[in-house]
Amino acid sequence: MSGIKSLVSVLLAVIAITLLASAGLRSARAQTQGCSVPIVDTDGDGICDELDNCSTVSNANQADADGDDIGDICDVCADSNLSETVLTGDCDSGVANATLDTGCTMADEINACAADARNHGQYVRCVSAKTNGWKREGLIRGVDRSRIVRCAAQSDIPGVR
Ligand SMILES: [Ca+2]
Ligand SMILES: [Ca+2]
Ligand SMILES: [Ca+2]
Repeated sequence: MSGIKSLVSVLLAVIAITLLASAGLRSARAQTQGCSVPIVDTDGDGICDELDNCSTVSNANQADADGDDIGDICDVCADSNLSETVLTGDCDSGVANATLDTGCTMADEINACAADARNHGQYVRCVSAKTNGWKREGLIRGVDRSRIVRCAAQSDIPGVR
């Protein structure tokens, strides 16, 4: 009788292990969905490089407060200005506000110019230099650069005279 009991408990244990193993396989499969094979996970946080919003720093939670697809831990501007277009003060340049590799948007960079400038001329020079860089990198066209700089020249930013 005790032989049958132990046989039953062995069988139950085998069934439990099988169920756990298949659940484990399912979750492993779910995590690698969308990853190409062989799976590369540079920072070892369980999220393959191509799906990782910060592939060089371990961030298993993938936190991304501003939703720009660059994880907080990698994001120089974790709380970006995500306006549709680049605004300088109340002047809308009409140029699409792109997110740069740093995780900062063009609007963030323009706002940084305003925050750092001691006077209006310095502000406009900063905007001019930034937009020149973006044009060189092929992020904006010459006409876009002119629109942003013209907007900056006309704008009346509080504290920047
Ligand atoms: Ca990773
Ligand atoms: Ca990561
Ligand atoms: Ca982000």
